[in-house]
Amino acid sequence: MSEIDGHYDFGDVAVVMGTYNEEKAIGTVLDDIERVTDGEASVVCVDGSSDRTPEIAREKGAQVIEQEPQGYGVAVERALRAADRPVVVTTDCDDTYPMERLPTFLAEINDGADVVSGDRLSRGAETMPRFNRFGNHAFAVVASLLVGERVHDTTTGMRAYRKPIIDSIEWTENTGLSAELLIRPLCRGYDVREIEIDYAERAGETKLDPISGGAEIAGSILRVSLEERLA
Ligand SMILES: Nc1nc2c(ncn2[C@@H]2O[C@H](COP(=O)(O)OP(=O)(O)O)[C@@H](O)[C@H]2O)c(=O)[nH]1
Ligand SMILES: [Mg+2]
Repeated sequence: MSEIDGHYDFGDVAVVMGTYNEEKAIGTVLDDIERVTDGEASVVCVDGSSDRTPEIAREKGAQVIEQEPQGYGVAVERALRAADRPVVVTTDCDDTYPMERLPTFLAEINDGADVVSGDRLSRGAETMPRFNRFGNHAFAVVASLLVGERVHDTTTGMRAYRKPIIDSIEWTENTGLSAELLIRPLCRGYDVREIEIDYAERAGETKLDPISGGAEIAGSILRVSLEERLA
């Protein structure tokens, strides 16, 4: 690990994720992280699986924290808190996010960004179910209006954060945690940047119901934006 003049390398990076019955994807995701970061990044999985996901994760050297499945945000917040490095990257464990872009996320942090958000929608995200794509565009438009700054993808699972920002903010959302992790730092004046990323076909089944999950996310965006504006 080395930090010279705020210059982080992959030894300063933890990649964290919630994992819930992702045995079809986890091997590939962890192998990609290992290859791209030369084995330097640490990995934290908060796992609620009943399949072989946690065994595979441990075999591949990840730290695994077991937890009853309680939703996306409960798992990801736990994983963010457990990260032991100054730069934390979130991802889904479904092989949809491009781990080969980790160097770009880190480069933006080294350039001074506090939060780097992987924007899937600007490149089309053709592999995303149509209903989700429409909903995610709508969430981004609504959030942009509420926050007063144009953002393109509020629900992406792939972002890099400076760890002190994660530690200094109180997080309240579950399914809407991804939106909250973008909106609160934006409203507090942090350097939040979006970079365009590709989004691949999911390996295995989605864990999020588009209707109830979408309603929860919409509620989170409204609540969190209003809280931040009134604070
Ligand atoms: N530990 C844990 N992980 C979860 C839970 N719900 C979702 N996840 C994980 O969170 C990530 C996002 O879920 P995903 O199904 O990909 O949502 P989608 O991208 O909206 O389809 C995946 O890695 C899931 O395995 C949960 O209740 N517990
Ligand atoms: Mg996913």
